Amino acid sequence: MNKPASVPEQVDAVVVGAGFSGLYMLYRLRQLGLSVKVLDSAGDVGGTWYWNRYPGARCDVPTTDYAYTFDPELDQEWTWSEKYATQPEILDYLRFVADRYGLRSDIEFSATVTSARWDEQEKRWRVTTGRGTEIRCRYYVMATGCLSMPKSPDIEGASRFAGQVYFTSRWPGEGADFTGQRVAVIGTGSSGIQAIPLIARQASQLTVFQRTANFSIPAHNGPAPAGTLKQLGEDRDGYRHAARWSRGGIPVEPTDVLGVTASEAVRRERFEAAWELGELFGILNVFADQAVNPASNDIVAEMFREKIRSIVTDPETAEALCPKGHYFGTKRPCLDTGYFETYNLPHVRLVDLRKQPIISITQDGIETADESFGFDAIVYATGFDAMTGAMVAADVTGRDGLSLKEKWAAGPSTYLGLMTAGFPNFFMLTGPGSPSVLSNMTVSIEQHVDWVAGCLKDLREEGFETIEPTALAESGWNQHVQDCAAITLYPTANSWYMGANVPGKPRVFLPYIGGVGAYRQACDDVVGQGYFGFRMTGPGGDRCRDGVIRRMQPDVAMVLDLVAAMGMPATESLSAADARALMAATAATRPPGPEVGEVTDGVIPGPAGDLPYRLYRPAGPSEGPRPVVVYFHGGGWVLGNLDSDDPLCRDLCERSGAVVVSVNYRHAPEDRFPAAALDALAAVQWVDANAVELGGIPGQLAVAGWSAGANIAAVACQLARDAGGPRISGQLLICPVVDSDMTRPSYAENGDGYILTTALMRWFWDHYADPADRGDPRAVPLRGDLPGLPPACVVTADFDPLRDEGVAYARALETAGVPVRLTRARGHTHTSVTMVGMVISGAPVRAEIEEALGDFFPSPQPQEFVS
Ligand code: NA7
Repeated sequence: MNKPASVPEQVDAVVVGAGFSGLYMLYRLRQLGLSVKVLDSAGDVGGTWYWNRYPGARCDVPTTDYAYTFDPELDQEWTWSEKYATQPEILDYLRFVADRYGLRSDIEFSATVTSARWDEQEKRWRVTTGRGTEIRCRYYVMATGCLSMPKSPDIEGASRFAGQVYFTSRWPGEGADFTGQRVAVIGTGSSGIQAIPLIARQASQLTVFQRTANFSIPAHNGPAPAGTLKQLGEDRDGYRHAARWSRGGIPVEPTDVLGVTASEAVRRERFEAAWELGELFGILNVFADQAVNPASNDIVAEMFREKIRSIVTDPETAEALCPKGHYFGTKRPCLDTGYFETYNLPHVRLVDLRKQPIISITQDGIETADESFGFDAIVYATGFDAMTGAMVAADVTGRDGLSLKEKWAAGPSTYLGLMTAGFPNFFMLTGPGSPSVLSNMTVSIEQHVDWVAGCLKDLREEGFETIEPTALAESGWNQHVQDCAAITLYPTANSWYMGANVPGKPRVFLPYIGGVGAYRQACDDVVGQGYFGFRMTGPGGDRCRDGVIRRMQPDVAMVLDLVAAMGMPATESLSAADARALMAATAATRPPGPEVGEVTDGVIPGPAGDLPYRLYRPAGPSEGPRPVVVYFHGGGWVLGNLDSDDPLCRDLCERSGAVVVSVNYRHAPEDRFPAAALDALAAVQWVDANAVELGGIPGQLAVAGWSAGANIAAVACQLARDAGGPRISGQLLICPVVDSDMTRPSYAENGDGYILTTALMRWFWDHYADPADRGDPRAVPLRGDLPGLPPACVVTADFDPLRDEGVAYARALETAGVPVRLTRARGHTHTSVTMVGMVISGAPVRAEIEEALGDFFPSPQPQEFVS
């Protein structure tokens, strides 16, 4: 007789995982009055702290910070016994929390989710477990953790070994006794580095197989830090609030000391202090620029290596333990207790797999390229399929049969790391694209859980049944996540942040590196703007405000914040003299720009007197002549001089290999229209006539300029064409002024708040040209005749009031038959592309400019072979 089909259980929400995030999610969903089922394949609560029971397993964030804060009573009730609590203590804490709030009654243990499918008809998820049961739910939440799916030991012969095998990530509950054994540990990440000193205490022989040497600092564990306890005692709420809005989820004041400019004494003092403190967020904050500037990072890395050499007595082992080949911080640094000292013990040996790779695991041990080792036990500390592994493995299928695995084949795609398009009502806690592993996890977990709970409450109150992100919002967020990573050194490493530890996994930077506070603000903004970028549906209709929540490059946004914090007066409220003084003072604090071969100053005879110029000759093996670029600085025809665009000229010179001649022209209001334009023409003519003396190749002459400088460069091209010469090979126009019409949409969108404002543009025009002259092509080249002009590269910036006129000029040139390259500086302002050394995200735009300049000039003819 057939068994009657069991009726699927129905709940409002299924949560997968009973670790930190799953427990708190359950608590919050219950508060909303929702029915919840939590499923976990483990035998108890704890998540990562249930499984990772290897000797030495501890938190690498001080546990006073690594705890729930949602309930002030709970926060006060629990006292950590150490600065970095052990795994058993953290597991006890989570058990205590589960009991305190009676959470276990809604948790099913030893229940593995085998699939979850969206039922479009029912508008519900069908979740199946390994026991064959099905649960239907409106909301499906994966609280599966970022480091929960162990990476398979991708080593030949792993199944052959006849001795004992351990995985740090799946340590037996009863523990392991290595007394008198010959033990191998493979892997020197956080888990290996924590376990090795303790395994060494028991084993008769310990051999560590290291593929990549890691940066590790002594944890200096002990009682909970007195400073933190004091702050918590005095103002617990204030401390927790500061953590929530900090960069990493711990209230650490980011330093403004730059590694590259600090004195040797300051460098050492800061490094030693961080080493003594023994905290990851301390050692990651030695210098403000260590995550972005290779030179600064090298300073920290070298001080690390000095430490290792001073601890480890055998020089060859010390050298093998010195991390090389990746920047400090780009792979997660470790905290240890006696790790490097362990290698001074006579029965401990390091095998450097870079020198002798593992050929295979054998029945008796491990065979490398050079040696055969016999072992009684092998411990794999080989890490995880981080951030996406557990989610993809759970076989999630959204609308139209699309699986998460298929959707993420080229890398994860999420909106805010919380949801993904095509998977309605499916939430991820600390998913890829959120700060997660780069932050204090508990702060990020609480923020995500609170966001999801708030969202479900809002859906209910507004009568919506489903929510999911739009494709546009999601791709915009993915772009922002990658933009934030791209300005750092992180993507250069073969790290699990990049998915590089798992063979075949796409290489994508997985977490959001923009900071916990900035991220929280983005999530809040999304809600504040009516769930911007989400589509909500319900019986009463749909709602969707589509768009991209963060379009600006992260370092550009930082510069704008800095400028706002300086509280400078609006330029247009000043006299020309005061505005010039202010600009000069600001310019004095910038990074100097790259070194070039030679810089010389001179003068050009202009139509009304000498015009100063500065010539930049590139460094390089060839002393021979180069193409020449005549450059005109920006500043609205009023401000600027040879110093103002000096870093940009150096950058152009160094990148393009051309001689750059930066010319100072007459300024308004002293010399109004058309003085600047006439000076520009005169300068181009003179440089052309004197190309050989200037080290240039005759006939290879381009003009370039930024802003008003681009205006007079464009005008000079028109005037030179009309005057029958000189022949100009190309015009590079960076954010040019080409028209005086301020009604284009880019003025409305960007006319306020991005340094160059509508009011400032008016001030510039008023200083430069009478209204009657503002239609003259020598002031507004867009209104001139365009056929026959030199090839152009026009750069426009998204947040520039002049954006649309730049685009209009490029289109008009194209229509007139002029070859044009339109380069969009995505996420930039009028000024940011030129901020060499300050705005790192401008570098790819300047690389495109370099390419354009290269196209202006014919490539050198190949030398004829002379026998
Ligand atoms: P990690 O940090 O990924 O470390 C894994 C280690 O295992 C690392 O040294 C790897 O070398 C090494 N490994 C991985 N596969 C192999 C193979 N096939 N052969 C040799 N060596 C290998 O994982 P952990 O568990 O230590 O730490 C994870 C996080 O948990 C940690 O950062 C904390 O946030 C908590 P590689 O560097 O890939 O060359």
